[in-house]
Amino acid sequence: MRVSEADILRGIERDEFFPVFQPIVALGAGELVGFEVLARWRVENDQFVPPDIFIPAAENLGLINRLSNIILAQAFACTPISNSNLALSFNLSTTQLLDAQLPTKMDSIAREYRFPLNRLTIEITETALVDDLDRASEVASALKSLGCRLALDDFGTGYSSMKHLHSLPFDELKIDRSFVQSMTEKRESRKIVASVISLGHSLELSAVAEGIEKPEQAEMLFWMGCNLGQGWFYGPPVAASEVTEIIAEPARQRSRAIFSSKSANQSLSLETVPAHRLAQLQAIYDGAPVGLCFLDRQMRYVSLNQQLARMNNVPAAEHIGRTVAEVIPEIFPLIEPYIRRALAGEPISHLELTKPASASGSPAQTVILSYQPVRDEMGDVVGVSVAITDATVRKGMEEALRNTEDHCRNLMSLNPHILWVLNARGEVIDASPQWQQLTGQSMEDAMGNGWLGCLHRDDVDSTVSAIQRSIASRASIDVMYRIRDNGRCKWMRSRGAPRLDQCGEVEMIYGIVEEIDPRLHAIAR
Ligand code: G
Ligand code: G
Ligand code: MN
Repeated sequence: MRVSEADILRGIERDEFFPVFQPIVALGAGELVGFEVLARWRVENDQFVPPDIFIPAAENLGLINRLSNIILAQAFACTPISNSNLALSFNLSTTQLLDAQLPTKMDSIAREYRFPLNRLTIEITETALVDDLDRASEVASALKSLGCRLALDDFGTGYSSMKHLHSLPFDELKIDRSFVQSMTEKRESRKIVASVISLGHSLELSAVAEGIEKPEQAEMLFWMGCNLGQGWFYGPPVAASEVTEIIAEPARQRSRAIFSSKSANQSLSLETVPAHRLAQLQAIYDGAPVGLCFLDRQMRYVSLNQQLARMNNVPAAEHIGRTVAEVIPEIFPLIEPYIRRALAGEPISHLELTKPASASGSPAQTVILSYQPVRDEMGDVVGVSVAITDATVRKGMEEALRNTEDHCRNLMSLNPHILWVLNARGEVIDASPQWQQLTGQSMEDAMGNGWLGCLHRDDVDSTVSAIQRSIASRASIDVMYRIRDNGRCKWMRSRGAPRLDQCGEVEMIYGIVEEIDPRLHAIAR
């Protein structure tokens, strides 16, 4: 398709150009943070000319500024956005970035529509950003001094990304959709995305992932530390008339499927976590009351924590790069067979071993060992993760834990309140044993919906609907019902509060039920 100057001028005259708005969303909570403005051209019979055709044509014909200003003015005029505090992202062609008049022009359009420029992000595609960086950077600085933010679009697809990052005052990186779309299948894309996110963090730029089409992509990006995203999964670009509806949508609905039940099993891959999370993991690693290390296939220490260094009575730095045989020669023969088995793929846990007293003076010691094979994405064993617990410490911990449990159990059985836990479907998954004493129903029978069998027939529906209401609205429960006790009725009051997961969905409801005086019940009603 060829587009002539006359075509575009006619299109402008007939108001055929207009903006659409694609939501940009916080990946975790699903909260809407803004929209990217994308140009559209509708010609006769509801036919569209794709932007990949008319944008380059307008650039070549010297009409891009006019077109861009028309789109920008209409975007600013979208009142549901300008009246909110949502941000707008607007694409500029590189040729525009070479136009010294551009900042003044944009400023005057913004003033006309009273759109604050600190809510505008200018996206520049890096593929187009090749020549005359000096001039581009003057215009970019002028835009920044008007309050605009600057984003590097389609990051990773150009051939001098780093140079551009360095030369222009960017605030944001937009991760190209080609990486996002292959990251759940291709290790290379995953690595690239992880590095871009890390780069963003270390340069204090925000990272926005483009082209998110599936919940798995959103979830993986979230765990990698990417905060913002856009794509069909969160919504396609919509016309100005539909923006109000998108703004009204609850955040929950947008985040819908991303924390699937699967994510509970999602483990962090150390290779793909950004630097700050790695530092946090290192702190956990060092603080763990367990000796931890990772051995490579040659049984050399790749990493270890302070606790293990203490146990071995050798400074941590003197472990790295050396073999187990070199660092602890007197113990090595005892553990070598297990390390070899783990390297062959067999997980070994709870191995109890008594270390002989060493010549250097450390006393004999009983330890519990675990050797877990560590595999790469292809399933090959690349090393062994070792955990070592001092058995004397562990025995003490076990005892303390047992005492705490006993204590809790005592508390629960002395408490006149019956504690209960419901799952997200409103089924009982735990309750204290007084329920059995009160109702005669076994605890086993009470689980799920079994407990409803002890309720007065007339109170079942109201109780069930109180639970469903609480799940739907995340509000607390306060409901009264009667239970049968040897033909006599007892009034019970049950109160509870939901606990929410990261997405704001009900995970559990915790509560108590107690017998109440029916006269109080009358007052409460
Ligand atoms: O939906 P999509 O097909 O809108 O966009 C195709 C390409 O056109 C993208 O690379 C996008 O950045 C670009 N584009 C969309 N709208 C504009 C615009 O208003 N100005 C410029 N310069 N590029 C745009
Ligand atoms: O180059 P730029 O990033 O500005 O381009 C945005 C383009 O991406 C537009 O053409 C827009 O229609 C398109 N787009 C938006 N969301 C998705 C998506 O989830 N998948 C794909 N394939 N394209 C998308
Ligand atoms: Mn863009």
